[in-house]
Amino acid sequence: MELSNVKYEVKGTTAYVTVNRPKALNALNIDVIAELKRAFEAIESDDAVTGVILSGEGEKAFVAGADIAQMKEYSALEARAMATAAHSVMNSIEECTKPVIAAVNGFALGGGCELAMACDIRIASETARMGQPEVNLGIIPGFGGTQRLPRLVGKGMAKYLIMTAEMIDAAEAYRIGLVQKVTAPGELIAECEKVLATINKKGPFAIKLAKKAINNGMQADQSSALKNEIELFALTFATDEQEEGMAAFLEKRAAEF
Ligand code: DAK
Repeated sequence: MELSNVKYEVKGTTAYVTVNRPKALNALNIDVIAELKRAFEAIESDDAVTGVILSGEGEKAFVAGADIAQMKEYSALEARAMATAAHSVMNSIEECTKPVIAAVNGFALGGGCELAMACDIRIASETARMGQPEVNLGIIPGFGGTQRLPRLVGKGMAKYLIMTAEMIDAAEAYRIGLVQKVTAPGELIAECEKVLATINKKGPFAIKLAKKAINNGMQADQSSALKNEIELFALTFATDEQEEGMAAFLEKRAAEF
């Protein structure tokens, strides 16, 4: 696949998607957005890929936000078109049928923090800095931050971070639940691979349905969400995975999915 602002590599069963504009701290412009969309379409249609690690090129930044130089001149209609394209990418990441881990290797600000939040799990390097500094620029988060941040860290903390534009370090991001693990910078990708390897040992259909149940449920009232869980739970009993998983337990051996 020919991409110039995003690196796309498949090694083994993992797709590595890396935003590749290190001179601009991997800021998201329209080309990056379009290429991320193509990368996730490729992931979706490649049965050999069982998981994704999304990161930023270089040692300094995951993604330092939307490209301020590009968006400075936007009209309201252009801003709307950009936001629509970016939301479509965030949704394809969130709804990807394979697990997606954000390897937060440095600054993840504004659109960068929003990109990380669209992933299933965030693992941060000790050098990571995260935040939603949009109000410093006279705008509000526009790539999903006003919705995904409160769902991850609660309404009060989300309002605090968005209204103060405070940039937090990896330890604080971990404390508030914005990231799930923190590692030394040199161990970041290996740690993401380790988590993916753990997930890959489970029943792939069960992982897919668990993700779907959580995603569907977070958008619904609790009663509808619980009904949805019943249906997806029941569906797992129509699979070989459920038979194998339970047989393996009873036969005191490791399951082979
Ligand atoms: N956009 C464009 N260029 C950027 C950039 C960005 N977001 N962030 C950094 N760069 C560029 C710098 O301009 C600089 O370029 P040169 O001067 O070398 O050409 C280079 O990257 C290195 O940056 P610094 O020299 O500033 O590096 P420092 O270590 O001193 O500082 C920093 C690192 C991350 C603290 C600083 O670069 C910084 O504050 N960056 C901006 C962070 C930020 O405010 N990001 C934007 C958040 S707002 C929209 C929807 C959503 C959004 C926008 C529109 N629509 C609906 C249209 C989202 C908005 C955001 O993401």
